[in-house]
Amino acid sequence: MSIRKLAATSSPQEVSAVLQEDGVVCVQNFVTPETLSGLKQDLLPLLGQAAAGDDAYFHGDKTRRLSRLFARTDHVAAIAMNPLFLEASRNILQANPPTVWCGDQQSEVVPDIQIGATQVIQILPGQGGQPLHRDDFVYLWRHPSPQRETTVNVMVALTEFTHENGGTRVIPGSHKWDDERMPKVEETVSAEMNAGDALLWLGSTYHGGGANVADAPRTGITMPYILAFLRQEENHYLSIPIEKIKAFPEELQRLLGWSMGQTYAGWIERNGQIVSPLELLKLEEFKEVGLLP
Ligand SMILES: O=C(O)CCC(=O)C(=O)O
Ligand SMILES: [Fe+2]
Repeated sequence: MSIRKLAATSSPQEVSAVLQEDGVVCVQNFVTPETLSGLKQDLLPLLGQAAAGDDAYFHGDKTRRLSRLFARTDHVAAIAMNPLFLEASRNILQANPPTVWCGDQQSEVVPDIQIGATQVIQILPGQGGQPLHRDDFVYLWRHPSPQRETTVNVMVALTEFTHENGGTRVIPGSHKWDDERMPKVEETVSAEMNAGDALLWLGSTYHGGGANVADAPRTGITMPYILAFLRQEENHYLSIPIEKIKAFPEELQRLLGWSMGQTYAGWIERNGQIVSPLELLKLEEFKEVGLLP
């Protein structure tokens, strides 16, 4: 089974439909040339100074990883707000909303979504393949899940992705497997992409960074959308300066976790009231986490 490719002119529904069927899809020309060059300009010099990981098993000791991307480049917002990623993620993560009773009222609750983490990953020549995994292992999710997916992830290629240079390896269809079946490298296909293309996959799809047997680095940005009632993998509250957060559009503030969902997760108390943290961002005097004005 190969990875299906869709054009950037496709609809979010087409993207989510392929994701539901295959667990993975490639969107060509996902970012504009301007965004691609802005991301490279802002991030490649930082990567050049970064140390490789010290965990040879999962993160790779010939792999450089930098996070806090919203603090480091304004261009990353174009990935988060890309409708083919944002709306397709909503289609999947908000499918089959549950109903709950509160007293004599039964209501349907559509779960909010948020950005789980941001990371630019540069696989250097000589790095072996990353162990195949499901990204929803962070939440100890069970499969097949009778309820829902937790995660839709994206990998935006900043360089070409090939079989030889460590293009992400995926097992299409593995989102339907149970938790007993072991993923094998022979079952994977490599994402082959041009710079600016993106690979999208579900939290339940087995995948991993490929081995780089080429002579140049392979670089891409990953940023999962997850259910907002789960804990974010990266702690954005401690990673992005408040002044930056305040300058973002409200939708992006919410997607970074500065919100209180319909199930109340994430509230703060202010003057005896339970309020959304969005209220704090509107206050001129709010400048620091931990010091509620
Ligand atoms: O680098 C890649 O292609 C995939 C990375 C990945 O799956 C991870 O770090 O969870
Ligand atoms: Fe992963």
